[in-house]
Amino acid sequence: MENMSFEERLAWLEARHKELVAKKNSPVYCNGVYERYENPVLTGDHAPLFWRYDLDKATNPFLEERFGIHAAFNAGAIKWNGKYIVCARVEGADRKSFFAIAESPNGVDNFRFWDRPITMPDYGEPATNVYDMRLTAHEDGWIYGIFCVERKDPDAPEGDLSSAVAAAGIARTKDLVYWERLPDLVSDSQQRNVVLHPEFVDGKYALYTRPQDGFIDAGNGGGIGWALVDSMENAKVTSEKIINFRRYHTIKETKNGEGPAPIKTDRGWLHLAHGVRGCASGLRYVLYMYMTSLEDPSKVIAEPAGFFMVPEGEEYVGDVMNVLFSNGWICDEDGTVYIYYASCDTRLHVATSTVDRLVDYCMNTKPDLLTTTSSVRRLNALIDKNLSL
Ligand code: M1P
Repeated sequence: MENMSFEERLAWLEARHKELVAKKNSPVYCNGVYERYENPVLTGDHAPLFWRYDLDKATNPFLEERFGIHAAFNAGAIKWNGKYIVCARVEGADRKSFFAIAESPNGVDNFRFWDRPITMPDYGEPATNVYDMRLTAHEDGWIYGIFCVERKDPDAPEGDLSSAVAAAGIARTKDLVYWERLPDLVSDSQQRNVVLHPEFVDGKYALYTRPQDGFIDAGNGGGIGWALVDSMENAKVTSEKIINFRRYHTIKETKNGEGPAPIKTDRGWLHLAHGVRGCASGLRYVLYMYMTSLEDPSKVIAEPAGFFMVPEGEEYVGDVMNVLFSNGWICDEDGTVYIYYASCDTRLHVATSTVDRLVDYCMNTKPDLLTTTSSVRRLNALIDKNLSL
């Protein structure tokens, strides 16, 4: 390989990239609730060669990679002009992440990045990093993207190079190409995992929030919050209530956060979220679901015990081990739901389900009763029922 000419190496790279992007994806496992798929749908290697290489032989005779694209994960998602669109967090070798759109004709494979990443305008002091965009097609006619904006903590003592401040950046678009940046969300606490509800509530914009004491720790932030704001052009959290709580000895003991914007169903709003707990190997991020009422989307009406999805097999391994995270899903007209989830801050996968199956899962899987005795009692009741059939 090292003896290849520039032209031979370019042809080899192109063939490899084409094969990766065109790879078919098939379901490999179904637990009744969802299907998992064989291959990730997006990785750093999906990035076009013309992002990564200077393709001019005169300036790059060895055809060396000049702009390393390391990973593609945590993607917002939307169906747009008949295409399945994900807005991925793409991370370069320089650790900076940015947003880039990839589209697929069928939602499960053949995701191709658009030619250019999103050029997101800055607001105020330029962010050091941006990530995890949630896309919401709001009934006001705009598509909003809310994402984490990270800046170095200006109050960090000298020598502290890691303290940072997280805020919610807000932008809107009509075409996913040109983005109008709006002021960052004003809030008394740091915020990450902020998501816009797709409908007005009491004539206001409704936000799922995640107040946190520090950049990493939720601290006194009790869980997923809910705040109504008058305008997205100057969004300010004036009052915030926690609607989905962290709890001792659950999958969301340490922190939790809303995933994508919820899906409206006849039975209520379907929510996907992540829960985090500490363990000897660090933080463990899993996905869970809950539902809220149609009349009051801030009122939880169902929440199955435990996790909905956890890392499996190779999904355990990556830059940040033991992490599943989702900030995008697409609900098709026929009720099929494409759940885009990332593993270990490294790559993006898809799982498929239906609205009916997800509602059934939420409504008919019992909630966490918070003690081992009640879990065993419940298990015995199920065994009794099955053995008497
Ligand atoms: O590394 C795991 C995740 O950590 C953060 O999520 P949270 O704010 O809930 O802790 C985010 O940085 C997310 O991007 C990342 O996947």
